[in-house]
Amino acid sequence: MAVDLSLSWLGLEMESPLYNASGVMCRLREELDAVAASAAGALITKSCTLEAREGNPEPRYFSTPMGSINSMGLPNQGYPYYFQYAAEYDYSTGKPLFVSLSGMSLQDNLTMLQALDDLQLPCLPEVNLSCPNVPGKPQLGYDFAATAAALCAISRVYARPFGVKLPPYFDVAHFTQMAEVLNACENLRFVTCINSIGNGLVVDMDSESAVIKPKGGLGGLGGAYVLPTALANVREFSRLLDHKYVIGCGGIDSGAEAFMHILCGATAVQIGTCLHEEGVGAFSRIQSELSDIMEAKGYHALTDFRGKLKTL
Ligand code: RRO
Repeated sequence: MAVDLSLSWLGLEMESPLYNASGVMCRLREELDAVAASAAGALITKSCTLEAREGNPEPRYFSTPMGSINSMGLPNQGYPYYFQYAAEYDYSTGKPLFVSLSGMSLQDNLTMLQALDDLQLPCLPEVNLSCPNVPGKPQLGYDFAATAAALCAISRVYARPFGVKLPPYFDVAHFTQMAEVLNACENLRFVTCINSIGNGLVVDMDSESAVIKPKGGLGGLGGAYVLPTALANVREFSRLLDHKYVIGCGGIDSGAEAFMHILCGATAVQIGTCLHEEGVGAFSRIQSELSDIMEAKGYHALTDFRGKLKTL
């Protein structure tokens, strides 16, 4: 029997659980179109702000054999550009479109969500609570009270289903506290775990220098560096959240890591660093590796193993 990678969630049908992580191949219309034309099962835009932004000075992205460090600083075209894309997007392709929002303030997020609500489009917002790279702006997701207030305010202006992109958490007490905050918000229907591990530092031995320019070299880590942290966050939020979906992101560069994320409870998975390095061919490669793994294990559908991680 052939392996079936399709999934159905929030009324969306996807042929494959793989799509791009916000930030990669999604700043410009042409990049989004390339993801849509690939084997990806969905697509998401770059996090947007009210006004277009150039972002931080370059170099602001660097890859190593173990992953990546970035301090892009939210370069984007401004929300009307992405909303226009969402308005013109052909939803009949069967690939859901997610729009990532990362206002510079709660009021900016509310303004954008109100505008999105007015458009009544079939896309879904993922509100980014975890950008680590805007100098002087802490990640909202590390402030539980501010996150609770933000979710409450969002629900008042946007009564439709939405999701949030969370930073990684590293303490069991923090998983529990954040899950409580998230569970209190009814129309929050999915959480994406994880954004990059904020404020890492990669050092070049030869030049004895940081490798990126902004913030003295500090930036968000992605790729293999973050896989175990991402899996722990997916697993814990899958266990702790009531009737919400968890989308896995972090360290997926083959079918094996996609399988692990789903085994830990991810409904779908996003590809960041690997997509940046390899381009959209990564989707078909990872998809066929995931199919091979499932076939070898005798699994026919994602539901055969989703969330079924064994513990000792
Ligand atoms: O643009 C960025 O610097 C950036 C963002 Br908004 C984010 O959410 N995560 C990240 O690693 N980089």
